[in-house]
Amino acid sequence: MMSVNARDAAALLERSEALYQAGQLSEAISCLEQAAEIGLPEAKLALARTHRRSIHPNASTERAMTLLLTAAESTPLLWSEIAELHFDLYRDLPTCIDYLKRAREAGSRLAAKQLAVLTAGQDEHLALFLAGAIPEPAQELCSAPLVRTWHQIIPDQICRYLIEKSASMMRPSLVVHPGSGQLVKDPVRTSRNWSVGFDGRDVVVNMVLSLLAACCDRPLSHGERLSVLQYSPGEEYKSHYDYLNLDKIGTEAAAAGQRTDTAILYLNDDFSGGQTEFRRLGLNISPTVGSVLHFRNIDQAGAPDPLTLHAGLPVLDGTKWAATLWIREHPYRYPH
Ligand SMILES: O=C(O)CCC(=O)C(=O)O
Repeated sequence: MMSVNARDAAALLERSEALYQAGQLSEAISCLEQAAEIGLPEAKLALARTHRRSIHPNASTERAMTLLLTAAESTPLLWSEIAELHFDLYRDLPTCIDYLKRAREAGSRLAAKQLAVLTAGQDEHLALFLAGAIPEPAQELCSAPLVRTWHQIIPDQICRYLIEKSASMMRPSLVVHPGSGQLVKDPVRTSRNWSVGFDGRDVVVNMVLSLLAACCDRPLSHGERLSVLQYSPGEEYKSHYDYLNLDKIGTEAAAAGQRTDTAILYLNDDFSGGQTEFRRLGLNISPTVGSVLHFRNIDQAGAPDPLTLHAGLPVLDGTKWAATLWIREHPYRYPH
């Protein structure tokens, strides 16, 4: 039988959900705080997520971690989420692997899949990736704007993992309309993509994000969501700029400032066509699995650089998979 405290906590959790739906955020969070204080694991989890996703007015990832650790005592599947957050906070892979093992023991298939790729054999390629090292030098294709590539720095099994994880999540791609600032479907971009929010994050995704941000020489906290891209034959992303019209995208979205950098990770190369083309720079990059392309979208003075006009050319045969990270000028919180 439920104790009086547990009943109170369950009622508070239910009330918090209703308040959240009604848009009364601070009241909803206050109910969650009380339910978590009583000790309800579900309330601790929900509260941890408000911290992690910056919904909580005093959002703190450390607080999220404390809440998750205590909730995991009764919900061992949470070790998977703890591992993901632990990597984000501390970049400490051995502890993440221990946490993933606990999640696997509790029956988490996601944890088992991550462990399979992170502990598969010990080739040099994987060892470098696990160490978070970016092999230098990059191949500089242009100095202004800066365009450079790294050849095969993400191991094949990590690329395959990302493709498999994303396959059922793909949706038709949208673009930010330069006039209205709204996300719209547009013939300029005919691919499919998955924008990976917190629900899709895991240790492997976080490791990839961390490496891509390092390729841009920028902090990951300034990164938008990872976007996994899929192009079938005939699909393309016609010539465009990655920088934004900040006057049009709304105050919250503009708070992080300009998209200064783009990193593209090529996840496969068993297709034809699909090169990334910079028409004004005379550059045409053929994807190779595990390679990363980085370019800076702003010039030395910090202004959008029209020379960065680029396209993902139509795929002729097979399916192209890639993943893009756009990095902003300031820390990016919306909508993560
Ligand atoms: O798929 C490509 O090669 C280009 C993708 C791209 O232009 C972008 O994500 O901004």
